[in-house]
Amino acid sequence: MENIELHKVVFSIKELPATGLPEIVLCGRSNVGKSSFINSLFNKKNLAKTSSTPGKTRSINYFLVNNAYFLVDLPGYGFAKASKTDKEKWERLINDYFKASKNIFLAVHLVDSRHTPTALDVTMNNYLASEKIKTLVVLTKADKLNQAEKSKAAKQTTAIFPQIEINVNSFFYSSVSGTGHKEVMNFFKKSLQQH
Ligand SMILES: Nc1nc2c(ncn2[C@@H]2O[C@H](COP(=O)(O)OP(=O)(O)OP(=O)(O)O)[C@@H](O)[C@H]2O)c(=O)[nH]1
Ligand SMILES: [Mg+2]
Repeated sequence: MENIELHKVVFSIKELPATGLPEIVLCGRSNVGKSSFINSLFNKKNLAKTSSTPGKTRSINYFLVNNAYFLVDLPGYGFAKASKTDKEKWERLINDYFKASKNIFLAVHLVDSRHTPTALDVTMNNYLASEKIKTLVVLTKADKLNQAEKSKAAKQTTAIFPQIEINVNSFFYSSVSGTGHKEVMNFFKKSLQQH
């Protein structure tokens, strides 16, 4: 049985915990389903706060899993309605996080399966690749797509992120139906072992 608990909420780089434990970081556009992903993966209703309004998560949230690793929920990027100051603050926090964290063994990049990846998605993915961070691409909200739409999404995403292979290092996921849960959990376990 997986055990998960909120360990720390961080609003400024000075508060980043010196954990010593390996970290899985979740990144993606605001409203893509990062917080829902955590809750559904670990069968918790309200562990990570979710909202239909983008920009819900504004802090870096550290969740401790099985006392073995951290799952780090980042604030989402590309929230159109955020003020310039807020955007800059978030951007700085995320940049500082990546610079400061020496223990990332996996990045989960969440992309909305219903839309073509945005320019910021591409920037994020390129950044992870340039930093040589092992990356799992999760195509969220898969319950909203039928089979034909899924194939189209798979083609589109692999064209934009050439390093991904569906069902190898990229999975469709739904926090509603359970699609992809088992695959993602197995990927986490394997990555932790290989770390
Ligand atoms: N149908 C469906 N809706 C989802 C799924 N995952 C998330 N949502 C909905 O999408 C909205 C945003 O979800 P969040 O988990 O709060 O998104 P987030 O990426 O954490 O957003 P920020 O904290 O703003 O960066 C909520 O209304 C969720 O209910 C999914 O798999 N299927
Ligand atoms: Mg969130």
